Amino acid sequence: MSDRIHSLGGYFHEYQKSVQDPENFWARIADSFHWQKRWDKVLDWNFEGPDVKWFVNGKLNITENILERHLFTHGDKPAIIWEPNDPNEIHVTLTYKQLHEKVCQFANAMKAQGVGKGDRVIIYIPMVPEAAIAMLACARIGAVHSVVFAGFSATSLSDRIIDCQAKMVITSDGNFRGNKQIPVKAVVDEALTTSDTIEKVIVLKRTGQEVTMNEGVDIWWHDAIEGVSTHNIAEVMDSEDLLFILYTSGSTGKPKGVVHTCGGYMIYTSYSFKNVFQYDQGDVYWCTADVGWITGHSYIVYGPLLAGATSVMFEGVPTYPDPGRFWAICDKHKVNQFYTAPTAIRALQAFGTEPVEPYSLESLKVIGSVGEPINEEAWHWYHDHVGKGRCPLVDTWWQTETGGILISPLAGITPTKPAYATLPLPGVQLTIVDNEGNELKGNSVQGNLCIKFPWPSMLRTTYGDHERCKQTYFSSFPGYYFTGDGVKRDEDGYYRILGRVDDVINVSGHRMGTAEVENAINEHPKVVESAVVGYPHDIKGQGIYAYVICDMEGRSEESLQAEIKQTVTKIIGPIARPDKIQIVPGLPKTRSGKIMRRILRKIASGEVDSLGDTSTLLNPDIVEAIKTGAGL
Ligand code: 7RM
Repeated sequence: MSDRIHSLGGYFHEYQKSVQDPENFWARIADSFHWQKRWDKVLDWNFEGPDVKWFVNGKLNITENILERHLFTHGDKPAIIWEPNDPNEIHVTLTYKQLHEKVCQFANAMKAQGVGKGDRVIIYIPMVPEAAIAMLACARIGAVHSVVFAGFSATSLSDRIIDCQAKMVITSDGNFRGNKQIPVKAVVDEALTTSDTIEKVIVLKRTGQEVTMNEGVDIWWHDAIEGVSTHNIAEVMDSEDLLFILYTSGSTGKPKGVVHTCGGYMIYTSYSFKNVFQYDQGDVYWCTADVGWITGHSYIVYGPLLAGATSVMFEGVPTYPDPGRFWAICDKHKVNQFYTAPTAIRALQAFGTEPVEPYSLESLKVIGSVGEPINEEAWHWYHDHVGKGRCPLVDTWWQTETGGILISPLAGITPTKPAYATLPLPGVQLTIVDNEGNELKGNSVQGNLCIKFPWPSMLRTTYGDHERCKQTYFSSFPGYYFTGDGVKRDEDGYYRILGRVDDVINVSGHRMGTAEVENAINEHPKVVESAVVGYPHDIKGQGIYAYVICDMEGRSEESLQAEIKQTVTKIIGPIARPDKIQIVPGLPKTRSGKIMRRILRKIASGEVDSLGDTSTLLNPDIVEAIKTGAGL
């Protein structure tokens, strides 16, 4: 049975059905999957708890739906095509049959190292096929994976290990990225000095660089699978058992462990993948995200593989060995659907059209965008020079918490509109509320983006702290899930995402909490206080601007700025390094002591004519001093 929508009328029809009778709508889709036991009830929910359960008492294993389900029909079809960093290194193709064997074997190896159902496993590994194999092997045995982006620091890694009390780390010796070779295992070693729950570390040999192997703890991947059987019986999982935890930044404190569960996530990632990208059997699909982000989870690994698709995985960066690399790979593997981030598009746009011209790109049928608002200029460049004006561009809006794409055109089926994510997918009931929580009905309205009704791949909790989940997502506007994004519904009913309305900065599609960056800056011994805001950045979308009060004794401004950048890199990782640091004599504060970020944001973006009334500040004079310091 096909759950793919084929026409605009079909979209409206399915959407209507999904709202009028959500349970039947999703049951019909879920029936095309393999369940070891069918569910008793499709949905149980309330947003007060929140407490959401999909396919109640259903039993399944997601990897049977990726592997066994496809073996008979297309076992010899490529599941993963892996393109290495170095274009001269040979690429690797894994068919569904081969992937099945490798996942089963690694699953057995993990079990032999003492990991079982419910245990947490950290995957800290670069973009190699083993990343997907490790994720699926966890899912196979019922272990809960938490992939940590391999660019994160030892401190970030250790924080996550501690938060989820992980038992195992799966990593590599190093990582090839562009012309760099990055240590990975060394970071794990450092992280393990400040955490004590890890019993085993499995290390994949990728770069061949020297690493320390700790007796009794570390084991090479190739040794762990040596002689291990490729037969494995999948663990029986409840629909609501944890599939994975993925840490994401919020507006306060430390990253939260967003929890996704087996049944609903399986149904929704597969359904959304097929419909948004209009994947046809035989197509080659490529998502350039890293598996360390939700996009890599849902649209490199789970969604495409559940749909029996061929998913390309790329180890390198868009500009190595030259800024034509993406297009070279599209031509080389005859990519049909290409999915990337606006930040990559803008970075490549800066090189002009010359690096695109040598490539035909004729295999492309659909191009997609994700991670941040795509500005009209980048939209048109991507549409005209990559999509050659003939490929629908799907601007897909979603979040780590939503698990899958919620707002997007369906390629070639529903209309596109530059800079608009357009319309909700079937099953997604959006609403816009004003700051008082009043629902704004009708078109031509703007406000806070909320969701009224559960969808199968929504987060269930934040790991170890359900109250935080409730506070963050379900309390601002009671009865609704609040996304943290501002949105406009235009005169035609199309949605345009306006960006975050909370203290979250989106740098190159990566979420950073201002508080998180401030905490890192404050670790520097000379820092007294700091305030971080986002500002418009031509390529990254938003850059990080830090205002810092320092004890200047014995230091120059330049040396302090460099040291602070280093501190942040050390504590969080290079993606959080501030683009600009301004040493300031004070910060603008309200009488109750709250930092007025609104003013700092304006100064950071150079809009000093519209600072608004500053007279109510505790220290109005400081604004002038900061403006002068910023050269404005
Ligand atoms: C998939 C992902 C989520 C935040 C989200 C938005 C922003 C994502 C778009 C977008 C405008 C888009 N997950 N965002 N996609 N903004 N248009 N198509 O990125 O958890 O890392 O980030 O990203 O602000 O709330 S995420």
